[in-house]
Amino acid sequence: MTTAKTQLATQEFITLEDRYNAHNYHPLDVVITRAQGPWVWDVEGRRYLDCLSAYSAVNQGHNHPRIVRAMVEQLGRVALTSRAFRNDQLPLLAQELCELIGYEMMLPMNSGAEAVETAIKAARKWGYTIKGVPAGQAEIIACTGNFHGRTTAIVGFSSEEQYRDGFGPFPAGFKLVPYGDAQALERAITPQTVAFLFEPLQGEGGVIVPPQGYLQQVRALCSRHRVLMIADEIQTGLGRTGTLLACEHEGVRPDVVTLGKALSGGLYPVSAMLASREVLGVFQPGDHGSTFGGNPLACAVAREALRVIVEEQLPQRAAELGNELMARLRKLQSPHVAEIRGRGLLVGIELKPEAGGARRFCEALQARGVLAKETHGTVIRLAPPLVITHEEMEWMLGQIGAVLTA
Ligand code: IF1
Repeated sequence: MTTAKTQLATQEFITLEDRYNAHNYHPLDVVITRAQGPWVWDVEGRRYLDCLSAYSAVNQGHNHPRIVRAMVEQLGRVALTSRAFRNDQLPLLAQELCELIGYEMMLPMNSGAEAVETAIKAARKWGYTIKGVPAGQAEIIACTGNFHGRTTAIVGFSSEEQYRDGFGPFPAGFKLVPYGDAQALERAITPQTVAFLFEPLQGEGGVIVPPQGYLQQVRALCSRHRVLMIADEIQTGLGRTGTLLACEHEGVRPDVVTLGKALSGGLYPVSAMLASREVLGVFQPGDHGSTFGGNPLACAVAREALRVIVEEQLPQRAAELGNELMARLRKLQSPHVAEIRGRGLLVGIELKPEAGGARRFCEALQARGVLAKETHGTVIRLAPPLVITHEEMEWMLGQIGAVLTA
């Protein structure tokens, strides 16, 4: 056991992690020891601009002082009661979240995947008890290129072979349609369809923005066929794409919304599904639950994380900074770039096949103090915290420009 606070060097940490921790990721070799706002520092004292934001969990910036303070104050009171009893934070989060996002009810969970699993269970039970689908026949439609989490039920309807390979058998009742194709969705709907689960933009799919009007067509189809429109806003929500929810870009209100990640500002696993009383009313006591779901510490953190998003106008910042960022990236005369796409501060730089893959560009960016992550091999995802300043973005553009025009 390393007892004293030993200050190992980067490679020593990597060696330990590679020996004792499963290799379910291929991380950049940067060992982070401290973070504040959009910046992180490694064990050698080097500073980096975090352009991944922990996959959009730190929209508010790392360790936002207001959220840290709310967390510390709650730690001085109570952290976990379980839902066998009540606590004085969940009712307040429930009210504030439902009023902010515009739904009648919520159900609190911890990870994004748990919120999606909860939405799947709610949709099925709504189908059987309210829509009248015959028992055991509920169908849920999702999209190719989806990412909704890593549980066996969710990867069961992934179109990414690696996410499924070796983890079957999978639950039945799911089918896939091409993303962005409303006609394909209409053809796939049957009387047993209870829900359509989608991302307003596909993050892991490579920052895919659907055709303008797609969300409105989906809304009309789901209303006409009494199919629950479930928007997974775990990555796109809470300001990331320049609006509070990404569905607002088309003025569409889904029947169900899942949230996570930035719901806690990255300080604690907090997720939730939001829906009408008709949908969430299907849950009876004992139907569903979680040891940590809705715990007072999570709720106190989430309440402050939401206040920061609203009071610091993070959606508006993401819209302004994101438009500027994409305009500047498009002006770069880079021989490697095929396309720049995204919304707000969820941006993908699609590289040409001959560029040799995004990983080496991410490593070159790391050497220049910018941390970004490749997705789907050829896309560099840029998703800095929504609190970055114009000056910080200017500096970031300088590093990206140098790497992309090399
Ligand atoms: C990984 C990226 C992937 C999500 C959406 C639910 C979840 C996620 C739209 C599940 C989680 C994370 C998970 C992480 C990589 C990252 C990710 F898109 F954000 F980059 F994989 F697609 N819905 N996304 O994006 O939330 O259970 O993780 O809290 O698993 O490698 P979770």
